[in-house]
Amino acid sequence: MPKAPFILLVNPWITDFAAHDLWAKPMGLLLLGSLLRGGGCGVALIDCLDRHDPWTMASPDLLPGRDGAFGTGKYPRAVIHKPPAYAQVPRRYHRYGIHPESLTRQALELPKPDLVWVTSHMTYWYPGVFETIRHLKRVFPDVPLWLGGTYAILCRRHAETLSGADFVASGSLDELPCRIEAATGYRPANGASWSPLRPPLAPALDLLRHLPYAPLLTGLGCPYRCPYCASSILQPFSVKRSAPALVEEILRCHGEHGVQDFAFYDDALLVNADQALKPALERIARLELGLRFHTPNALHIRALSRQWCDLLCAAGFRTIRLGLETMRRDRQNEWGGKVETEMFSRVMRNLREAGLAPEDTGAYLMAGLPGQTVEEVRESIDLVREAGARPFICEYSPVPGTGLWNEACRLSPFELAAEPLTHNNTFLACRREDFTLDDLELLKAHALAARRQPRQASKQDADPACPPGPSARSVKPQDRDSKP
Ligand code: B12
Repeated sequence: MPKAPFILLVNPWITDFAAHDLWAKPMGLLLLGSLLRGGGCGVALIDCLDRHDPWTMASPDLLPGRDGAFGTGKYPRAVIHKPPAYAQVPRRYHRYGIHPESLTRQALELPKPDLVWVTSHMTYWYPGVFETIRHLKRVFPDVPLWLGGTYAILCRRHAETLSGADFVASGSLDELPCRIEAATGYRPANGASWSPLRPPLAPALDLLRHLPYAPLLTGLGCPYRCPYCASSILQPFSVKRSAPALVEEILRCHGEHGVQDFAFYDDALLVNADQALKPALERIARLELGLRFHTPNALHIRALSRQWCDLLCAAGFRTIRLGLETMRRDRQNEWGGKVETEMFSRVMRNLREAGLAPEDTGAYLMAGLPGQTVEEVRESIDLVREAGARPFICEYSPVPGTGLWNEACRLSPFELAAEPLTHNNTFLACRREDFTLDDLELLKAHALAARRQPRQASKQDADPACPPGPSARSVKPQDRDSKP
């Protein structure tokens, strides 16, 4: 039997105008870490986005990071040259994450790996991925390096041509055990567990050096086919984990690592949630551990009955983001008919009656999609505020393979297919005369002003049924859009 390989997992740097650690951990790598270990492989992880890396914190040539509320925070960063595609963008461009020297040191402290696996997230963050790959290739020139994750799947050809990776993994999970065997001679013992149809294992969170919060995934996939979203391309099958597995993971994170803040990554957290999430949260609520849950990814409004709102409150949900998209009925239908304005008003009432403070409730509103007008986004911001929630602008990022992609390519003045940097949500790929970058900035400012506008005090606000948790309610990651 050949020796089990040692595989180094690497979460790459981010390159962007702005980036904030809004509960962002490399879930894909952490799940792979679990599978590899289960199959007998040795595994280590280097997180280029570690905000508490001691070597980086001691480096004067980086702008320092900062801790925010509920485990979130700012990454350390360095100003770098803007790629030519962004020449006209009047903002500084940064590399976010650890010092390059720290990456070298961490890599050299480990045994030489048999394979290096780099993940990727947003398609427009590829320069950070390429820099990570170049760096790792300098440290381990003769070790095969594989690239996977969101960018690798959505822009496979771009990655194969330009990334410098030896292999771009864009296929199904169950192909990987065979590929590992072909590359190393060793076949992971748990081949069947790599099926995309099996619920994911618990992520190997112990591979991270610091755990100010934990990411949670109750399942993968989404039954909806929203024309702007790539979920069904990235995870074609829907699978859910079991209630005992979820409770065990939450209690282990809390017990072993002292984690109090948990962020859900599911595309469809409340869809078919009666089997697992519901009993898991009921158990957590009974234990009264003072845990806090956050949903930076939007919740489906349709599913939020009064009972669900009561349960979210009892379990300790503190950041609630609702996927409203728009207040315009015709557009709601066009984007999949998941939500109606009346549903939103009802849900706001349910949340308030359950005792969840309106300042904890944000509503995501899409902006900059093909065909959308400035007026409809502005109206939606006002209506959200009137309903008592906090409006957040979610700028459209065109994603290859999605329903709106061809139209976005047709309308955009840029080469969206050739240059993934144009997918950047702050770049406004589908800008036009009647929806300019300035219009977007004004809408974001309008949403920010609406969030800061003092609310009218009401009986529920003065006497919340849901008592405040141990941390202050005043400093909030909710105050920022994902990209301020
Ligand atoms: C959770 C999530 C977030 C989280 C953070 C996640 C993170 N870690 O950074 C939050 C809520 C903060 C977020 C924010 C945003 N997000 Co988001 N997010 C997601 C979501 C729903 C899930 C990602 C995830 O963790 N999946 C689960 C893991 C297990 O999957 P995975 O990483 O792909 O890994 C698997 C495989 O790829 C493989 N794999 C991974 N790496 C490797 C490496 C190797 C070598 C191999 C072999 C295999 C492999 O193994 C895993 C096995 O299951 C995706 C949609 C989706 N369904 O993927 C959108 C998605 C990635 N987000 C998207 C967008 C647009 C955004 C925002 C810009 C939204 C906005 N307008 O504000 C912001 C920007 C974030 C920022 N910081 O600037 C887009 C990406 C668009 C793009 N152009 O790339 C997506 C695809 C949604 C969509 N619209 O279709 N997001």
